[in-house]
Amino acid sequence: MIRRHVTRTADRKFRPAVEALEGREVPAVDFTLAGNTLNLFQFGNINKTDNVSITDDGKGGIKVQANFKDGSSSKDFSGIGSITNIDVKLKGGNDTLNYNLTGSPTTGAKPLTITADLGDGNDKFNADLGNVALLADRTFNVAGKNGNDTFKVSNVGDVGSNGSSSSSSSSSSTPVKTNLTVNLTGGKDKDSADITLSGAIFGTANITWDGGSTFNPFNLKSLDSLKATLNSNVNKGATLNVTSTGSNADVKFNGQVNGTATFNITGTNKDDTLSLNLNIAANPGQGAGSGTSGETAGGTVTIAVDGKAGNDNITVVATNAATAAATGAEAVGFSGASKVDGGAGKKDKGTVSISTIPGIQVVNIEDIKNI
Ligand SMILES: [Ca+2]
Ligand SMILES: [Ca+2]
Repeated sequence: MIRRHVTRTADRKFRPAVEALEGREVPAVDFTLAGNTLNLFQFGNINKTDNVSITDDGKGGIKVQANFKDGSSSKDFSGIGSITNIDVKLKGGNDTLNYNLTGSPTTGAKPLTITADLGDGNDKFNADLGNVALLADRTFNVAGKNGNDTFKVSNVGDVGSNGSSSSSSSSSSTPVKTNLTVNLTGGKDKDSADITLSGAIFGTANITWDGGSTFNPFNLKSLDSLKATLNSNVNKGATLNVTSTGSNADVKFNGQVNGTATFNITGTNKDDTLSLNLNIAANPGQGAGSGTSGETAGGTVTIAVDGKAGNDNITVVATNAATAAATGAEAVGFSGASKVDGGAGKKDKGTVSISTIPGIQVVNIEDIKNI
């Protein structure tokens, strides 16, 4: 009796020779182009390792290195036109997806959205934004699915610019309000993310991590973790949103807040360890009357930490150097919606040092120090 496996590929026009490839144990990546979307996908249904590296020059020039089906190891899509979407599907196997931004063109900057499903297996996603100014939107929607996945987003330079084209000093130019969206989903098993921002934000930076909800059954501790190190100035009119859902979060912010910054750290219904450390720098003022004495309206910070059920260890430490209207300075205020909530667990503990934040709610934490 002959049994056939048919691999359905929804919108692909070829029929992959799955059995022949399996016999050689050679995984391969193939691509299709549809409009401005480049689809990169594992050819066939093989749980082997794929390594895909995307290089982006910032103006639509996309090059991809991969183990391509046709035997080549790199393809240059720069001449095809402006690719603004890349959809990556790598299926099973321990895959690596790299992204490198190499350019910051002052004219002709193009947006890019990468949507990646890394599939099962212990996958890695590494985005290196090259410490260049991001002058058009970048969006990363990456899902790790099953397996122990590792995410890293590093060398994020300025998100936008102050609008000056040549020199850094500018009196009345219009900022380039770029949007950076990082949306990482770990899925099942032990996942971790490490995100570093080191530039100024002129537009919007939305950082979202969902570690999933896999626990060590012996101690009910989650296996997922986020580490975010944000050495950024949030400029006037700009927005930084950091949202973490998962059991281990270590979020550090160090910089000025002239716009809006929101830190939304949510645990799980098990035992979580959540840490938020804010060091808000003195704020010299960036408004219309930049540096004008008596201009006191600065940025706004919102803290929302929720341990949910379970016995959580919560640390929230905030220092705010932008408090007094010294000459030309702008004070940074904390939203009245700010709240630290230990949740329903009976043995929560934590350190909450928020003396410079009037009115913040701290509830459901049984053993608080330094409040
Ligand atoms: Ca995979
Ligand atoms: Ca996973």
